[in-house]
Amino acid sequence: MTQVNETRAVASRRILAGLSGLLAAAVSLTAAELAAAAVRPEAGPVVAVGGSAVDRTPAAVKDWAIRTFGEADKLVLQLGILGVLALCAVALGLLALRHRRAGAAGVLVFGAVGAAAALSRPDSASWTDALPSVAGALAGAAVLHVLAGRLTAPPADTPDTGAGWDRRGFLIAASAAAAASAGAGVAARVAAGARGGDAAASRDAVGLPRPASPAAAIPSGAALRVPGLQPFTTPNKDFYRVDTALVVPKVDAGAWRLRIHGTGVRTPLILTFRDLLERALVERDITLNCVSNEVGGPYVGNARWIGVPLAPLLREAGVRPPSRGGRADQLVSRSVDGMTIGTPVEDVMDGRDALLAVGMNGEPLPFDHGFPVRMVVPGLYGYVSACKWIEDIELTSFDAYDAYWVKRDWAREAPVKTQSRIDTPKPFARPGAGTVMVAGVAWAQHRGIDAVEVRVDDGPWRRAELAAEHTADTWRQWSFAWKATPGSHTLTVRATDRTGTTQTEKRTRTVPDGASGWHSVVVTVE
Ligand SMILES: Nc1nc2c(c(=O)[nH]1)N[C@H]1C(S)=C(S)[C@@H](COP(=O)(O)O)O[C@H]1N2
Ligand SMILES: [Mo]
Repeated sequence: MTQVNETRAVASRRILAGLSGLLAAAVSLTAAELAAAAVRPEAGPVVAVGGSAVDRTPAAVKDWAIRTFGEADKLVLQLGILGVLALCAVALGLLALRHRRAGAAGVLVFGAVGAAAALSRPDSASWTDALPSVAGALAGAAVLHVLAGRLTAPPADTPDTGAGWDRRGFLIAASAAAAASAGAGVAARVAAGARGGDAAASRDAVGLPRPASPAAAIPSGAALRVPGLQPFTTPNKDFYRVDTALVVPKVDAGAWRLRIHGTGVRTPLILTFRDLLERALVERDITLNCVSNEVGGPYVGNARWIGVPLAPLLREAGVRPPSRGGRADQLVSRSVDGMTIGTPVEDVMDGRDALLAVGMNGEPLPFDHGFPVRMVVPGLYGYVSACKWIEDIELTSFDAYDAYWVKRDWAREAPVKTQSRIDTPKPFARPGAGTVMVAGVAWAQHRGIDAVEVRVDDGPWRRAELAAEHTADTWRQWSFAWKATPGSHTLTVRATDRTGTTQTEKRTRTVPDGASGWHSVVVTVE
């Protein structure tokens, strides 16, 4: 063989070695997903490692991820994990070319990492959660071992000169690996679909009863007709979604149970979904918002919820609020995916409409928003009140237990801050001179909004027109007819709640208990 040919042969064998690594990784991941579909979808290695990464993310980084990627943050994380895995797979393929055993052993190390991540997840209840990663690693190691063998073995019927390799054998083994990976991938999809099918069927079968206490009619003046203004009721498809779930839990309502127990609970309760539907349901319009919402941000929405009032249920269990001598001051709700959320017992039992919601805008809760049951408590940020896919309520104290986000630097207690937002005009809009309708929303759930003011550039604050109030638990729309003059202008808004407190100008970050500051928008009038 000539020098050039030899170099070329070495180079192409390296490429094929890298490809072997990628094929081994593909077989490994699809085999793991197939096993996960049988064991538990959340036990798959990518989801487990991703979930562990989410759990270990400091508040500041989580905040940055939400700011930068918004609701796509979880997709970005998973693509990032796959990217890192691909690089490692190529490296292991090259390693296997020189040290066949070491390459395969490397794949097993990744399997161990996946298994450890799966077992350490808060929703992991069994050692079987390690199986997907182990199965995937074994399959991947075997594939890499075989492929590396073909790359280093002499071609059939030729003496081993060290330069040749088994092209035919490699091609066959590589094709078989690719086919196996594709097959496992398809099978995993089908199995996951069948699993989700039970949950979907149970959701389709839910007939929401007529609420014993219907919501008050929304006054006609509560919804303004200004183009560009968010609607008063947020449709489910547009309702923001914020959670840590890499796989949306698909819970079968028929098998679902809610346990209520803990400090000061005289009669622990276990309730089925049917038990809840048989109670007197209430229907309420409540605005929900996320503590991670920046000033002017989108993580706020208003929906019509149907649910079981939580306070009477707690009273039946013998719970008393701290103001009446109760021993537990914190209610910890736990979801099927291991999220924990701590809510002041006092708030839940002070007469406000704290709900175990089963319906959202006239339909059973969407899976994304917590089917079959979630909590909603007016006046508190979601991370301290709105547990989705809830399955357990434990009465305890704030001294005894820190919930998920509290362990990650967020505040123990977090009532919503009074806020207002300009929906229209949009930043950098170019409206024509003359009357421009400025409009938006303001919220201070459970206190109510009393005034909204708008300022143009450094001019005086002027009262905006407030839409009719529906309830203190819902946001309030506002509008302001601005006589716009040509040039660049800054529009700023601030709200005053019913306690008489006006939004502070001081800008704070979202960590630890929600952003403060005024929303402003810069426009150029033509
Ligand atoms: N199980 C679970 N519930 C959860 C969360 C979560 O990550 N997991 N996120 C909370 C947060 S931070 C918010 S703001 C609300 C968002 O509810 P939504 O996604 O229905 O808008 O859900 C809360 N409930
Ligand atoms: Mo949130």
